[in-house]
Amino acid sequence: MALTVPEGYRILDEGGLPGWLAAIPNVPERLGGDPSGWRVREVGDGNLNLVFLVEGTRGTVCVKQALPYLRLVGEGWPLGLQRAWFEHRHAAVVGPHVKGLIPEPLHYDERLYALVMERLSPHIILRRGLIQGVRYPHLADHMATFLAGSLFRTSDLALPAKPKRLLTAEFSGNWELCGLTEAVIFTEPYMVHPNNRWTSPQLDATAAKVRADSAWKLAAARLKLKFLASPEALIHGDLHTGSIMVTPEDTRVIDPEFAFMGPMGFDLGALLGNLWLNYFAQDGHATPESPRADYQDWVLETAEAVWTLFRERFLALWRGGATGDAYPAAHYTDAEGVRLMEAERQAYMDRLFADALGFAGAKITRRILGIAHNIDLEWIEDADLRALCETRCLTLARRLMVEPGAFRDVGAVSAACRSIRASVARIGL
Ligand code: ADP
Ligand code: SR1
Ligand code: MG
Repeated sequence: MALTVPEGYRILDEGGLPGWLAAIPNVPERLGGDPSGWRVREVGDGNLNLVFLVEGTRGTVCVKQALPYLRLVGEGWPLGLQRAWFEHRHAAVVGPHVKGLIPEPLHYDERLYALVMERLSPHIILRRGLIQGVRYPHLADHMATFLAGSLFRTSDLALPAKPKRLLTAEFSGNWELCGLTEAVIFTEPYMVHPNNRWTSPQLDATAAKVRADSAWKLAAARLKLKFLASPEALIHGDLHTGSIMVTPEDTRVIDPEFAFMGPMGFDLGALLGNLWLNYFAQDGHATPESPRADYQDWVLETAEAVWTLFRERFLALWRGGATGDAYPAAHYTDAEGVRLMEAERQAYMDRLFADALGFAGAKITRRILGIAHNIDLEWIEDADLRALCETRCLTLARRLMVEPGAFRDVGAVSAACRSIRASVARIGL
């Protein structure tokens, strides 16, 4: 089937890239030297797009281009190009609120659906660092700042109704990527679907059990409704550990192509869920030379710190800068109003925590039973050991989704992780 693309669009390649980059304001100066000498490498390891790194004599840039199909599957799964525009717009809207935590945007090409941005180096993808057992002492601090800044500042707590509604209207245009999430995260893993796969035959019975588990499916559907119908803030929309690049000192969030006005808990849950999944996967990467028990504690402590610091920072922003149309400040000036408003804020955060847990569970489940898996688990060669780690992940995921209210705080999730790891010794739910 021939793919139809807009006039002027062409797929960039390593040979053609220098000629195109040479005409973009400021980029040739940033790279330095003659374009014929620029070194270009395609390094995309994601599921959707092309990513090139370009090196000149003075500096480097990164170029990301949307392909008219899903890279993971190929041309048989056509996909609109607009996602590049939403990635560009997310950086523009959120950038001022999360200074230093995203790559510097340099250029957007409307015809080629391509972004030019700062090339991050020597950063690596967080997921890869976690698999190697590397500690990132500032990760929780940086990610709490990113989450609090991006979510609070684009919510009704900070924005007046008109700009908030205009953002909601604009990002509703990203319906195609939202639809992908709705299908591959909230729907397909809970039914027989040709996109699904899992560690087989070890988890065949488990996958069937999930498909027959009405309470689990209902929880997934409830979360799907929240995803569909909660334009709370401009969310990244795909904030797993493959969308964060790190050094031990620096943290940058990349790849916001799934951005839309959605439930804040979806971003929080993506990060927390991927950390908890990594906790269980560590048992598949431990060796006598590289034992992982201490590291597993660090992963859990990091997840705890992400939530705790996020909660503190979001509340601080709210107390100091409630410039949005929600909760008119004039209504809460006397002592009783101030007290009630603070109780309201705490209740809001508790509700957000429960949302985050539910979404974390959904994010874990899809990585084990759905179409797109994680290298944390995929790189465990011994299929029995992998299936055991996956069973533990699914045990936690079900609890997070079906009874999020049973976790009084984030420490209770760490305790559940440790208890599941200690008690689940057989493959299968
Ligand atoms: P996709 O949307 O297809 O998943 P990503 O945005 O996740 O693509 O990028 C794919 C890979 O390209 C990342 O895993 C990372 O290795 C590399 N990459 C992306 N952005 C940058 C950047 N700004 N600097 C350096 N490498 C990057
Ligand atoms: C076909 S699903 C591809 C997945 O890759 C992206 O990173 C998103 O997580 C999406 O669900
Ligand atoms: Mg992506």
